[in-house]
Amino acid sequence: MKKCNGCGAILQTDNKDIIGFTPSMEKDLCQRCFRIKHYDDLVKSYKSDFDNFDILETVNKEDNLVIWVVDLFDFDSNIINGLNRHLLNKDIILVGTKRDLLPDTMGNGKLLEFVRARLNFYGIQVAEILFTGHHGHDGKDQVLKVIDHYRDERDVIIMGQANVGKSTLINALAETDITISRYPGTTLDLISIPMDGYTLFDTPGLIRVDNMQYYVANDDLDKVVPKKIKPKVFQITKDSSFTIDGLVQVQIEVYDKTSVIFYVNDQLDIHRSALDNAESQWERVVNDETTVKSAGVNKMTKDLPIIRDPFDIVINGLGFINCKRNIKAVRVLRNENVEVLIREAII
Ligand SMILES: Nc1nc2c(ncn2[C@@H]2O[C@H](COP(=O)(O)OP(=O)(O)OP(=O)(O)O)[C@@H](O)[C@H]2O)c(=O)[nH]1
Ligand SMILES: [Mg+2]
Repeated sequence: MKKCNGCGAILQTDNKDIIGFTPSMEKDLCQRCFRIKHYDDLVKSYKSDFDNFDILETVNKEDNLVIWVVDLFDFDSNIINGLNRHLLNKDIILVGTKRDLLPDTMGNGKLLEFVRARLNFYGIQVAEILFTGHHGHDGKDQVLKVIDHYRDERDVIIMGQANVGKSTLINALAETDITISRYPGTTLDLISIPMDGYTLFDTPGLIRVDNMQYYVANDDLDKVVPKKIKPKVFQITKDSSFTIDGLVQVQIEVYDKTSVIFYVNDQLDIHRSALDNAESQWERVVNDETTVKSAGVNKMTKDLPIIRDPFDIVINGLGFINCKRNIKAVRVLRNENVEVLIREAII
């Protein structure tokens, strides 16, 4: 049984439409990995045989040190409620990736405070919190050091939601060439990497259906998955509505003037109108063929519970909106399954 070096799928020459297909068993990469590497061509819906439950079960079979990887930009959608329980109380090291997507002006001390508060909120205990950026090149030495400290004869397994940067991190730690891509669902099976005295495992990312990326067509993902972000600031003087492409509409009622800052993919258009015109604005944007839309049914949230400012309106898989004073009410129209929440501001 030979596995693809890029995604971990078992190589096979029988069926082009099933994972692991290669025209020749001499090759070390499946056709899909070859195409991602050379043509940046990926079909997201390429289904792994592994599901979330299988991954957790596999991990729980052995006593491993778990590195739980989160994308700092999409923090809340990368955390699982009851994580310690799911992992049978294993030691967990939390690595926050893509530090470079957050502003440099935000210090690591402040970020650490934010992460600790969120973990506390979710009731999750971890042994260490580390940050990496620039594809793992920043922070990888610290990760290796912490692995050595906590490993204690055990193997090390890298886990987390799809697309958080697990394989990228491993490529930095172990100088491997595992396939990475901009889209979720790249790694398809366990990949074992021999390290000095232990094995490091890459895993297929867990897939969440409350994440916007799950409902966006392959061709549109590039515009949706957060990458280099330029914050967009809007001054608000009256109740307003913001429609982000044809994906979501954020309705904001205010007591007095304020400003909000959108942190979403730069390629998405943000249309604004007075709240009174929210409906016609939405109709116009979703009827425009060129806008990005999500599959499924759109539904408005109830008024979200406002907390002490500054706070973020988080839309899983899409980004967040930083809000300051004077906000009276917030509602979000989005695919009914996509999680929207309010949290203490990250920035
Ligand atoms: N800006 C930035 N992007 C990163 C960083 N690390 C990873 N990425 C990007 O995140 C995307 C996903 O990376 P992968 O390593 O394929 O993610 P994964 O967690 O292995 O994904 P699955 O295999 O689908 O579970 C790629 O486009 C990476 O280039 C980082 O430190 N900074
Ligand atoms: Mg991967």
